Amino acid sequence: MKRLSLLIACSAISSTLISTPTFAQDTAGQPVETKRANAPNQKPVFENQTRAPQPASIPKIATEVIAEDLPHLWAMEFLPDGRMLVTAKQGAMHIVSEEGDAGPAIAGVPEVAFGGQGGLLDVALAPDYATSGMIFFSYSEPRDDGNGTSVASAKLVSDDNAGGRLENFNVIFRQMPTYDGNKHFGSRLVFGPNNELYVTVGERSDRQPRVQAQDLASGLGKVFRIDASGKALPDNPFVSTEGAQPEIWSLGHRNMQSATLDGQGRLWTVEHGPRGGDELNRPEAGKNYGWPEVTYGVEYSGGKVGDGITQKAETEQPVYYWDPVIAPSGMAFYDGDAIPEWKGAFLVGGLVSQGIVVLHMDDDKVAYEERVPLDARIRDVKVGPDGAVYAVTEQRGGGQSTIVRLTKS
Ligand SMILES: [Ca+2]
Repeated sequence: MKRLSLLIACSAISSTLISTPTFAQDTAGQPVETKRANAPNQKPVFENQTRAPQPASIPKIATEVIAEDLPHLWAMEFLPDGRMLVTAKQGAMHIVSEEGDAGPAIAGVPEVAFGGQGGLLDVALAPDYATSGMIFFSYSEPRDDGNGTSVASAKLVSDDNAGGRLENFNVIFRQMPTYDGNKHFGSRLVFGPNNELYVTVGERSDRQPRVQAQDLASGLGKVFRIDASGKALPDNPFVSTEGAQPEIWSLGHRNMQSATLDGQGRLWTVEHGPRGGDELNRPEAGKNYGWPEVTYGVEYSGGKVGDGITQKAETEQPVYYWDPVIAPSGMAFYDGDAIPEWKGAFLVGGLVSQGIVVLHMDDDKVAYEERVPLDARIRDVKVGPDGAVYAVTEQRGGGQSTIVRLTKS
């Protein structure tokens, strides 16, 4: 790939090659997070549920900006030919070449409710994309009485000029009810090993709608599991429950903007929690992840959330939580060979933590937490066909994005 030599205007990443500091050996075993907790009296249920130690061996990582001056991106996905399909939050898709050049806007992208946290959100390739050309994407859909997260499918037909168009556009799923707001739309789209499509959303944030995360008749604050036409899978947990939305897979979630499969094809998510309550979960069929009744962290105001309960028998404990928060964005499972220290780890983009959080797993628990500071808000993370890690940056308020490649130096 072309190495860009220009300094990046308007970007927090100010040089093309940055070696992130290697932590001294004496920090191994200590948590990377040293800031004061927002809820210092809340205690984890098990060891390493928060502030896990840093690993003894931390790879030295080099970063390289491979694309810049891009519109404000939300998600990226590698196409089989090595190019990148990206979504721009304002409501556009582009194909970015391996050299980092963005093609013209792809025609046929629907109007989105752009504003606040709303816009064009995630994109995923169909499992049979190589033959079908089908893509799936999520967005904040403008509706008569407000807006809501919707999932659409379309065939991506690219042209010779690196642009293209969407054909056979079809809205396959709508999160209901509609709500008139601009926060907590989620979302991520992840295909499971049997072509099932997981859709993560949010609970629309405000106090009135957010309690619906506990309501099976509502689609707010849920993980959904659907087929490519948007229908509930017949073995979903609530298909026989009176009044429940049959597409629901799990409940009690806040705002999930991070999701990926692990090496065994299981879904993992990271959700934006309240202040001091971001959490990693492995959502299982029919389980309740607590929000807003059981959670770590406090309200933005500093007051307790609900009754301030962090554990309850009927709700699942997070696998891991962060206080203070990282503000998770995209997430990937690292199964490449280029950075062997990260094999089997989750890589989670951080908006507030301005880098990548590396979670080293052991028996479905976090054994070590490592951070790769990138000095920019990270909006998405993907592993490339070369085994390198690709991070999408953003600037708050609609600035430009870059794509940064991380390799072992
Ligand atoms: Ca929870």
